[in-house]
Amino acid sequence: MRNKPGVLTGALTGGLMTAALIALLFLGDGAIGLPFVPFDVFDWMARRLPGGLVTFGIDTMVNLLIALNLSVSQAAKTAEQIMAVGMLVVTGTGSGLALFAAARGLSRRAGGTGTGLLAGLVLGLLVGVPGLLMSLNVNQTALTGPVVSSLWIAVAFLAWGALIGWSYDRLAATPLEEPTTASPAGVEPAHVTVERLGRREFLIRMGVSTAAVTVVGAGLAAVLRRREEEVAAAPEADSASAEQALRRAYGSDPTLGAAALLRPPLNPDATLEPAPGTRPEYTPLEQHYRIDINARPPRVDGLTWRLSISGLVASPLELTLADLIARYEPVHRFVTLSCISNRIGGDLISTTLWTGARLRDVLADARPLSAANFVLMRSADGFHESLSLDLLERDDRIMLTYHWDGQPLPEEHGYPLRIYIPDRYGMKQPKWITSLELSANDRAGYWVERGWDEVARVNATAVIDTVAGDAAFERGGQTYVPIGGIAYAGARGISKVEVQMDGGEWVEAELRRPLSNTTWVIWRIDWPFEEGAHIFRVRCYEGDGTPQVARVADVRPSGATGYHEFMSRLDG
Ligand SMILES: Nc1nc2c(c(=O)[nH]1)N[C@H]1C(S)=C(S)[C@@H](COP(=O)(O)O)O[C@H]1N2
Ligand SMILES: [Mo]
Repeated sequence: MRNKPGVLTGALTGGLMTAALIALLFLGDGAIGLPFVPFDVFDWMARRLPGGLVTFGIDTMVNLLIALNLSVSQAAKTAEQIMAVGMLVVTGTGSGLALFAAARGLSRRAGGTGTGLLAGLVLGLLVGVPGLLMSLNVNQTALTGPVVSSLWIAVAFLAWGALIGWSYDRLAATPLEEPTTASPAGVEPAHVTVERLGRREFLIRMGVSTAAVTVVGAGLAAVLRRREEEVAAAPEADSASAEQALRRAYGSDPTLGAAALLRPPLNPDATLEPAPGTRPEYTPLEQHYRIDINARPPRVDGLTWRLSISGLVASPLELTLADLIARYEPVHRFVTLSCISNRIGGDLISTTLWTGARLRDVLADARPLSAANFVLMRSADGFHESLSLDLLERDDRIMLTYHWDGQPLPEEHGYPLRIYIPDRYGMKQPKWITSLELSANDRAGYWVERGWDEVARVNATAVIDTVAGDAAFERGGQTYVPIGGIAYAGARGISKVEVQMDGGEWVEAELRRPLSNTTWVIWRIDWPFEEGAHIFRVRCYEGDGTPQVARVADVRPSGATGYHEFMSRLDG
């Protein structure tokens, strides 16, 4: 007579309840900084799954973004966040399906016996407990303590499971048809008829309620979050007050040097005009690429933050941000940073002005013991890397960086402190640094443990940004098309760039004087116009004449190599 609710209804129920759950978690996060479990689970997986698998996942995502014609550097984090939420939706939908299947099997007697509710509580535990543990393990963004956070997650997931289970019971106890159409006995009292909605009616009401919770919760959270961003502008506020305090105390202003360097024109001695369409020589701060293992940057309070320097040192140190800014001579340097995952011609490479204290100066105050060989660097997000004291000995440009673009580091770029190591890919240069430990022995870095190159020295690369057919011009009866782009070889400089069309001769391009010897170099060549579709290629030579590696290599494990190609159709 009464069919038990089917598994597809279970999937629907699970999906709807999960949407509402996500909205509530989002609201808790936006309102009082409770943990947002989907991001934590994603971050946990990014850390714990095998490196090869994670790389495969990132590769697939990047391929998809490129296929969709989206900027990888701008869209990757959003894509990750969507995946994180999507994972919970899929889990929730599957959970609903599984619960209905299980409850159908379990309930001997037909009707609302509470089997569903019980199964729902079990489901809440099965999904909630791992979520809770992962969140406790990796969360760096919650403002609430572990007890409150745990209670919140436990209650949210138990309620979620219970509601799915309760829905099963309700559906199981409900006639398939609307009660008004056929009540076999015809004697059911009116109030029961009202309570016992038809299945369809129940599902509609559930859909409407969950949709309402989802929309209102998510909307409210979004509003709260925007307001928080506007009011706080947190890192700047923290750091600005730290700097004010310190300026009062020491009368120094480390941003002054940066302000002078950033006064336009930025690169006054450069004479070569970039070809129209070449990327900006200096990356606008908000367009600097961002890569890290966090769905959201870890929250670090700049006023209570300390850099701890310990291990094999005679004088362990605990430095405040103000100490770092005031006690050590500030150094300013234009730097191009590239991710080892940047593909040939990719956009995971950017340039800005870095300001900080020489690591050598800071370490000197801790007085490293002679047994020390390495600096083990640890970060607020669990990321870690190491730096050999040999390298530090050879390169005094290695810098504990607290400013970018003359301002405190943006949250997502490592506030309050990151390191600069010339000639290395980003993976060797931790953001959100919390401690430096001097050690006799090395420890493999976060990405090194996951199969990436131990040294991660930047490969020389050259990129064509533009073949500017629109900007073609005439000189001496010949039409020329400006072609331009960048070349970069870490801290080794660029001595020559060459361009080739359709496999012909390599022709030398002109180089623009770079912002510094640790940034990319903008090049340009005015190419004699030839109508038709062409393939242009570019290659560069390092400062000492070493040619760029021509062999095509994928990004993993040591960074991409090979020449960049650019297809262009030129019309008369
Ligand atoms: N703490 C921490 N530091 C980190 C990372 C990270 O995930 N966590 N990612 C590294 C990688 S792989 C790169 S490419 C650079 C990127 O720096 P950016 O996001 O400021 O451009 O940060 C590096 N430092
Ligand atoms: Mo990276």
